[in-house]
Amino acid sequence: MKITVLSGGVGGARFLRGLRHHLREVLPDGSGGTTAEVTAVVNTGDDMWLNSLRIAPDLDSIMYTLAGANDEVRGWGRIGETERVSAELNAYGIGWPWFTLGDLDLGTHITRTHYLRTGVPLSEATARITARWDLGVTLLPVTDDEVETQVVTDEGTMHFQEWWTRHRAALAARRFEQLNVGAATPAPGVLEAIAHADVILVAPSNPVVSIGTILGIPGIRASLLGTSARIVGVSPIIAGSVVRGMADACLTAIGVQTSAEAVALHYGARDSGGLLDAWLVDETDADSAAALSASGIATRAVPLWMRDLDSSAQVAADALSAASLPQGPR
Ligand code: FO1
Repeated sequence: MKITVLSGGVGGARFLRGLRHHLREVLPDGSGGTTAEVTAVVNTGDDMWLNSLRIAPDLDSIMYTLAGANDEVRGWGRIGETERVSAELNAYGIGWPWFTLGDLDLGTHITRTHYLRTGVPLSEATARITARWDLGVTLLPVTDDEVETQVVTDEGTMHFQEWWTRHRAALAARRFEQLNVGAATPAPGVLEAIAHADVILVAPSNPVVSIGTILGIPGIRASLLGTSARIVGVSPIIAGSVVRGMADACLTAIGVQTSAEAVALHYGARDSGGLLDAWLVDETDADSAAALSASGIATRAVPLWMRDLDSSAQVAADALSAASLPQGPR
């Protein structure tokens, strides 16, 4: 069984960990793994050059989480991290004092930068870096091209990471732009992962700057419309609030209400040219299921809080079973 997951960072990482756990239980390979093949197509719009190092937050959040090396409390970076080098960088006055590069994390950035500087594309660099850990999931950047997210605000245009970590998304975003997106192409393996999937899952990631960036890469939307796989999304909004992060600030910027229903309608029903065949909302949003199903997005209300591995695995199980929901009215 081939499963392809469109994913951003923290929410997507937890979802992928739950999916892997569920598949190891229902499709065991006899040695603790799963016979299912899971490929994550990962957002790279958060990526940036800092101190001449290439930072790839969403790829790293997923890698560290699946490796069991992530800082569960902080939500990003490595567990047991130290910041001695970061203090030195600050003392020398380089970099961003509001964006901490931990000592262990720097190991990843230096390795990635080494590969990139020697002509290795991001997708191959990611394959080499993730090979160190037994992730059980293939991570693919959505593109090898640099498509950094810029945020246009009344105080000026800045990299997404400055808006997100320095300003905590408090500056009203007028719009988001992806640098060079028109010239970008899907990374090797991405279109195949979409075309050959049995099921495609849209993780509960930021619908604008994570899933939106993935969808904005030329060729991706067409391949999603054309695949025979059913496409099931998981709402990142529960009872009108973001689960974590600041997706509400992003949704407001594009004129979308912060609700499970509004996000589904924003993604659109695949049979009317949108993304989704099916959608999971939390039980507190069950009242939106009928209208969404009538619009062609077969919707099911289930518990969506991913508090631990078992609840994350149950969300993944519900997403997979939603793939076999009867198609909404054509
Ligand atoms: N987030 C913060 O709020 N503060 C930081 O100092 C910070 C550093 C950082 C370093 C590497 C990395 O991969 C992620 C980091 N993040 C930090 C999180 C990052 O902003 C998020 O993971 C996503 O890019 C936003 O979804």
